[in-house]
Amino acid sequence: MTAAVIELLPRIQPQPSARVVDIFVQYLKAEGVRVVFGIVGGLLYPFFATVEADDELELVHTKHEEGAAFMADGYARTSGKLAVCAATSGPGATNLMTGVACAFADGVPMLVITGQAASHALGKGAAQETTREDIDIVEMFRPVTKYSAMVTTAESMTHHLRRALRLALTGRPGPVHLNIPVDLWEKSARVEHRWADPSTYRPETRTFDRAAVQRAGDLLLAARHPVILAGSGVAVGGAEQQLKALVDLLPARVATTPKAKGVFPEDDPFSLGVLGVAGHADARETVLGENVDVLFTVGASLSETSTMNWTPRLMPSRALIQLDIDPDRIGRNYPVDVPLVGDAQSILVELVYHMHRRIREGSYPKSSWALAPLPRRGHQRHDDVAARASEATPVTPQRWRVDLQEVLPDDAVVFSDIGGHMLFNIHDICIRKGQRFVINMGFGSMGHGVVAPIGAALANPQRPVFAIVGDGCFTMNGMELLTAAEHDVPVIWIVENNNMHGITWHCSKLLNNGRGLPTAKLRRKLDVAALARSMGVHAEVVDAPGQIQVAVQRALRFGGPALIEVRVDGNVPCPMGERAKSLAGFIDK
Ligand SMILES: Cc1ncc(C[n+]2csc(CCOP(=O)(O)OP(=O)(O)O)c2C)c(N)n1
Ligand SMILES: [Mg+2]
Repeated sequence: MTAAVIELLPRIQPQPSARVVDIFVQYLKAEGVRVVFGIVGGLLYPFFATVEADDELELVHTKHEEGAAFMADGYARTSGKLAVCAATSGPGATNLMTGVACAFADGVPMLVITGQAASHALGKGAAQETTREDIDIVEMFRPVTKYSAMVTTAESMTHHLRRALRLALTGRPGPVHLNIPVDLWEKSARVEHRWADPSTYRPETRTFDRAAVQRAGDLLLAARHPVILAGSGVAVGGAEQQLKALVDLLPARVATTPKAKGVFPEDDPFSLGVLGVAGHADARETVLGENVDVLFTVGASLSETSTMNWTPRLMPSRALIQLDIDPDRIGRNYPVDVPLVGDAQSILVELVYHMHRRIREGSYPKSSWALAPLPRRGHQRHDDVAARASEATPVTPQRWRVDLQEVLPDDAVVFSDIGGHMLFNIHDICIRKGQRFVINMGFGSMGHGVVAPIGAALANPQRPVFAIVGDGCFTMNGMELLTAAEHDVPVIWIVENNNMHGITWHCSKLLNNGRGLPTAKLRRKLDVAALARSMGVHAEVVDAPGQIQVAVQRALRFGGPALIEVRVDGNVPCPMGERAKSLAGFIDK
């Protein structure tokens, strides 16, 4: 950051009488935090009371701490800003864990605050004490955070906090955890700790290897069939426009990973759709085909779900260029010719700049894609054409998604949860320019898609937020609809009700000669709409083709939390070919 910009940043000056908790909150506000998600409990009471009393902060009191972590995740994932979740010691803290692991797996910046017994009582067996001597909460959080520490003195609080914030927001973002004995909050803070300007404790430097970028640019210019595999790092780096500029310059063809669905608009002429689980034939045939000479992966970790179980056919004939902010992702699963370490936006800017310079010097892109037939676009690229046009009642999972497309707003944020509905979401919905698709693919926790949208809607009040989830996911975390109703958060849930864990049912049939696992079917039919109404959420049921459009329009007009239960034909198998094969492979081993 230049000196001139630093001059313009206001230095935050706390009051002389500040307590540790006041300073702490001041740091959060300087980082742009406006909402804290959590459940109040005794051993974190001073923090919650201070947040609640602060006019600039909103305390969203969830129904389960996992919901607090999921909401914080949804908030950060869709805004790029730090999100905060907090829970008391013991069970409050352990309840956060799955949500924090989701954020860690997908690189989402989050500050996790947990309570602790008073410092003078540590080791004596206080109620809900979770120290090194007993149930060690700091150690439990270590593998799912970038930093996990107990603050042991009031003096060291800001040191730990600055370190945590620096790590959460630098490099590959991620969650950080501070565990704080309850007596520290009320102590008075020493003057030298009272500075809270983010520019003074964490770098915004964006570095990359210029020579490597130039090599990558030259290889892309010389490629006859350049293909880009775009991962979720494109969205994290805010590099969607730069990606489009590169594609148009070459031109290149672009597939996305399932998690990054839509980071390159799926209705763009150069889009191949999704490569990997529930993906599209154009992406498979092109990316894994013989022709590709240069493959450029951007913010894609090349995991099982995006590589058809790490098929060797992914390797291009000439060069693999891999861009990732995390050096540990580079060359993990495929040998890389040009590694590019850094954030997607700054590297793509430099790459396009370099290529323009080469073009000015007389070079020109050798891509021959413009002469080849275009990939099938948007609605034509699907494998399941008959089910998409089906007039049957109950409606097929594909048909209601076709109907939904007609009314899905241009700026919609669409969350998916984990299950068969996720596979249909990936395969059968076309995410257009301006829309956004979000899924916790890294950890794959059910319930995230039900709850994280509440955080996303709080972070993006101007955008319509949809959650397309299964009945199984809904039963796991659906009580958070109460939280949405209390805060009037206008998420629109579309719950696909097949009265089963559909993915388990259909997958077990494939693995077991056509016999499904009986447990996967619910013993009692679930009335999702009635449950939603009982929580103060507007709800409707649809079960036939052509019905969902009106229901969605009504929910959009209504403007508060709303739910549409779609009762579907559960006999339609989800597009799970690759996943089933990989499960079968793992079981054989
Ligand atoms: C917390 C958690 N538990 C278990 C699983 C394994 N799992 C993945 S999908 C699924 C069932 C999902 O059911 P539902 O939401 O009804 O979706 P459907 O497959 O019917 O569309 C299960 C049990 C998981 N991913 N996360
Ligand atoms: Mg289901």
